Amino acid sequence: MNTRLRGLSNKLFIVFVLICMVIVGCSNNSGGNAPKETVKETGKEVEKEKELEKEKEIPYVEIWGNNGNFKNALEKDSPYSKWMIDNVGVGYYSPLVPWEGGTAYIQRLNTRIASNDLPDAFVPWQGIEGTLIEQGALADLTDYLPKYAPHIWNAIPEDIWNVVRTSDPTGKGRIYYLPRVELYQSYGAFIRQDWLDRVGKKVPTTKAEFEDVLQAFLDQDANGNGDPNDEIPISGREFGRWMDVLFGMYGVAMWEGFPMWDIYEGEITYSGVTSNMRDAIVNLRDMYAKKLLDNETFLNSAADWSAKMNSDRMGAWFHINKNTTGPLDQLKEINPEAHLVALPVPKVDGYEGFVTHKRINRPEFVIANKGEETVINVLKILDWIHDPANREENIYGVEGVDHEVVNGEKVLLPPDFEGNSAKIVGNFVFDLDSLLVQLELESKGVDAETVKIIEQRNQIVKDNQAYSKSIAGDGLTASVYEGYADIQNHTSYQEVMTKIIIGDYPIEKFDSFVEEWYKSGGEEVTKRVREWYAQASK
Ligand SMILES: [Ca+2]
Repeated sequence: MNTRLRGLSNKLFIVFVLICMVIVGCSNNSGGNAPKETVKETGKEVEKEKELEKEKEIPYVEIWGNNGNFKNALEKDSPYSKWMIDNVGVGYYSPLVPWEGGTAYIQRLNTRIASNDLPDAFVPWQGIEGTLIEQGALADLTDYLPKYAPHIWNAIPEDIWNVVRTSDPTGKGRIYYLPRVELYQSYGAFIRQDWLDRVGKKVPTTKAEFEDVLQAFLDQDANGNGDPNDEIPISGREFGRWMDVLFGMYGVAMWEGFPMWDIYEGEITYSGVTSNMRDAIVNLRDMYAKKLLDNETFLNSAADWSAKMNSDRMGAWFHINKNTTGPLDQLKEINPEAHLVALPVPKVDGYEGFVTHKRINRPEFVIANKGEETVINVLKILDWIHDPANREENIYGVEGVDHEVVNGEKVLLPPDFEGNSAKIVGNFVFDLDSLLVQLELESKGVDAETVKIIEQRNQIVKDNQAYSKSIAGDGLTASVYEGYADIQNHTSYQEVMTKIIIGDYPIEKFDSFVEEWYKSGGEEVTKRVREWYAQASK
């Protein structure tokens, strides 16, 4: 890509030199017109100077987000920044901030917030936008969106904007964040079909079948490497994250391991304190004791967890369905037969199981309140990405970085985590139809093995839709937690849930936790959430 741009600027430079030569030539050959030509030449020079001046004045914005597995910062002269300069005249940069499930990221972000030096735009995490809006630290985007981000403005349904407006603490309904909108279910559970084949079982649909399959994974050489003891039936992460299906089967509204607000006994309630949660925990304690649930679950970092999945040791897991190409790509190196399919939410008698769907997945970007120019420059970049006319260019990205051209066709390259940086900005408004178009495009021109992986992933995305349920707490404003950080961070829930499952606490501890939770702010927060819900569901 560097070569392409360099080639382009070289060409421009040559064109410029040629123009100069022609002008110089003219003035030399046409004595009588000399003064006129000099004026012309000066005019050109002034223009060129202006051009150079402009180049020097390219605005840059600092944008923070999830770097994924990339090992490089995004510098001002990085390919992606230059790409945006070419397209919208604004460059951007981003330091290498580790994500680590959001924990490392929020620490670094808080350091910048504490020194009153906010990045121009950033992914807010764990409701941090609530306090920042109150403090006036974030820009009011309401009037800028229709003009400077029309594609984002129009792609997001009005009722979703209305929920976003409820995060204005003054009650005036101003818009302070750009929501990540998923009009389809982007989460789901998956199971290894090749493991099922090896142990002679079918995709389980009930709790009993599910346990039977997990037991077979545990007992047998399900991955077929000759060792019957290296299989982990299902696993999650520290704080009980990313095992939502194991809660969802009991009707618990759970999002990436954080209990959500949904209707229980007729009223919007924190799922972490419901009897559904209690029953889910009892079952998980049982699964843990039988080792059907990885006994390292509450020690697994994001990296540990991925490593188990990618090394052909995990039989089932819960994650983002469109990203299943990641582990499949790694697995094919170890086990060419690796085949992943959607896992239904196992049916438990007496419960309506589901996978939590939030159309407003979370606030995706906020813009610091640094003035109009910052807002407009950030929106220019984000809106370009959401213009349907640029869809294909967005998918293929930058030549030499994201794709190469083979026989005149663009072919996507595998991500180079060591050599490149993350893109940081990308599409954040998704619906199933346009997603499927995007997924189709991704399989154009790639090798047969990759096509197989992409097809598995596409089928999983489609099959996961059946288990989705929208929750009442979709888009809940973070300000309901004002003054109750422990409740917002799920701290006491995480502790009691973990200790009961690993057997350190008896289940009765859950009941005292619920009592304590209500007493230490839960009552007030619940009251606020119910007021919010009355307003948001109008
Ligand atoms: Ca094995």
